[in-house]
Amino acid sequence: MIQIVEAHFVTSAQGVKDSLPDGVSEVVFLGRSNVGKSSIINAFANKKGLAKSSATPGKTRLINFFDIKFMKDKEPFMCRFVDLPGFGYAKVSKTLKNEWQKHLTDFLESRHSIRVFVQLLDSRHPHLEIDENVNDYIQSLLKPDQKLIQIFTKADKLNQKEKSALKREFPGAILVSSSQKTGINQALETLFDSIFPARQS
Ligand SMILES: Nc1nc2c(ncn2[C@@H]2O[C@H](COP(=O)(O)OP(=O)(O)OP(=O)(O)O)[C@@H](O)[C@H]2O)c(=O)[nH]1
Ligand SMILES: [Mg+2]
Repeated sequence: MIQIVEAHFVTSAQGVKDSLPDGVSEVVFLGRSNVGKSSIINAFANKKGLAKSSATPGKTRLINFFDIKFMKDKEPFMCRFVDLPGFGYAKVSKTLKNEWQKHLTDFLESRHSIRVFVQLLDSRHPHLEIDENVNDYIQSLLKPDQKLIQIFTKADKLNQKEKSALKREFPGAILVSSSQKTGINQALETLFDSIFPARQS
């Protein structure tokens, strides 16, 4: 079994320049504002309030780094989770929005430590143009040693029929509810195998 046994906030940054030096493998969580990025980090770590979440979109405004310790078969594995501000948050001035997006894209493009991009999609709205654009964008910058994983959030908002339809449309889709804690273990296993590919069982 895979578990996160330790999770600590390290620091926040505005962009590449004031980020921690490149080092351990990093997992970045990206997606639209309010999709559940901070919540899934808390669910993975089983630590409420580790990453600040809020019902008001635009909660996460900085790049937040967390040191994460996994345990698998009594062996420790270290990595870093990175909680990002959301894409497409409308309620800020245009200048601030452009500046944010620039900081974000600079970070995503030049951060060497990123091993896994976790793109979160709202399971109720799997076809939004902005998500498709973000997906194309990440695909275009993926290096051979990087992976992209998609996870559908807020699965508790779907009924059984809607869940089946989503799974039919996206075979192998990972559906997660951070609030109900469903799908979290499966998602964590997939994530672990992507961060540490040599360790795949
Ligand atoms: N029902 C339900 N609500 C969720 C789930 N995950 C997150 N939420 C709620 O969605 C809202 C946004 O969650 P956050 O984790 O703050 O979203 P975020 O993507 O980090 O948002 P920004 O930081 O603004 O980009 C909060 O009210 C959460 O409680 C889930 O699995 N199910
Ligand atoms: Mg957030």
